[in-house]
Amino acid sequence: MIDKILIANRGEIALRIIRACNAMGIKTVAVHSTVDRNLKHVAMADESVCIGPPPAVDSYLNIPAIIAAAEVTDTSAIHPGYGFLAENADFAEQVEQSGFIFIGPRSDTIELMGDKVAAIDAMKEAGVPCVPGSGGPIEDDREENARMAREIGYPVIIKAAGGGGGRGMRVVHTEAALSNAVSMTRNEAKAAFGNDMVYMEKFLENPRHIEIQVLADQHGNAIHLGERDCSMQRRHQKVVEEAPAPGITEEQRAEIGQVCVEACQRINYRGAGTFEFLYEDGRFYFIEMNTRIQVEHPVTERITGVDLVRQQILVAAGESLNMTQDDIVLRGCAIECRINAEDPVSFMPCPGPVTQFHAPGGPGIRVDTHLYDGYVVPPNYDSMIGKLIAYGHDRTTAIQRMQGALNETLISGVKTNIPLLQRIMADRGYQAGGTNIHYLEKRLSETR
Ligand code: MV4
Repeated sequence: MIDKILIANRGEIALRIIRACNAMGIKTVAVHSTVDRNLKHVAMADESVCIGPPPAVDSYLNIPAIIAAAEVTDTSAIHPGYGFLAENADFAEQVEQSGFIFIGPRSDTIELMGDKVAAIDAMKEAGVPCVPGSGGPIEDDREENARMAREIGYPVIIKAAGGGGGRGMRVVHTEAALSNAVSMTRNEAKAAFGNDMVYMEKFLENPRHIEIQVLADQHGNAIHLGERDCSMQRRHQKVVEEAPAPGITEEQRAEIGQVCVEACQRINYRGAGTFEFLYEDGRFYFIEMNTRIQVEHPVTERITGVDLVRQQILVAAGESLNMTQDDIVLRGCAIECRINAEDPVSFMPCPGPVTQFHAPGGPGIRVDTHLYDGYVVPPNYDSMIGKLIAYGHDRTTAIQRMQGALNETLISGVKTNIPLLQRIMADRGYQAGGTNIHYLEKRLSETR
């Protein structure tokens, strides 16, 4: 039913998707910008099509060019990967309107989750615990907003319905600052997302970011694959992720997982998805749902043994899930470090030629990267150049193996954040487990 897949992406995720296709006997089409003609995914795919100049808006975000590439290559399905067009409802709709299978949820589901107010409303309806808040959009009514914030309790956070991932939000500590914060967030949201809808939530001061991976087919079957802890972040960019989340009990996992599964069934979800929660004082609070495969999916794959990209393809082809919740058994611990071409101190991107690359190896090490000797990191895209995933029967072993893998990795020509990753792995707070979303930035501000 799916015999050829076009990969509308680049870098390591394009390789990851091609590998899944190869294992399934599915032919592949790579698309690339002019600066990416020598990328590994282009060489590895059965066919390739140049879709435009280096700026992403002209190539990897160029919907007509990508659909034309699918047409000339007689593709059956399109995998969007993550980033770029992965959560663009218009793209998903045009893909399906053009007669191709979109490997992801239906476009109306993507649209629903893109509107954070609508997403929270749907999740609340489906029994998912959410952050106490306005439960809908708020107006510019000073008195009403002040009454609402007082009832919720300060601090509160004003968020843009069209935002997400840390864009378009403002924390408010006092009633005096409230109405200004509402209008500022509204104005920014209008300029940035073309949508001035904003909402209010209780601001949780020291939460962890824990997310639940789900998988659903088109026949009403859904399962969860446990959680990931993604709290180790800087400026909304995840740096280290792990599964399972330290300290989450079997009972907690089963309970929140079942809630997510039921929500998937309620909204008729299809494909792989992630429920993002803030976790504080033993409770989960839903904030957003991601409708794509995520960068950090390998840690879940490692502890469950499930190939998430293969499952995305099977479900998109209309097959029923070939596993039930009872088949999902978490085993051991997996940690992912994102390797970026950036200055380890200033965090400035560091594009340029990679003169030497030696990948690490050994028991429990997985390397997802498109890097090779002579690869040139272009300045046009994200600075992530690879991911190291370390597995151990316990967390201590996973950390030790990650430390070995980081020490063994050699990347010359561009600066990388490996020194930062080494510091995190050696950090006593990280080693203890369960640090919150502010931990990394706090440590960084103390030590430099
Ligand atoms: C919050 C929050 C505290 N309270 N909402 C940031 C990204 C976006 N997905 C939602 N975010 C937050 N929402 C309430 N009610 C704190 C954050 C937040 C955060 C969340 C996850 C990971 C990193 C973060 C860093 C700063 C703030």
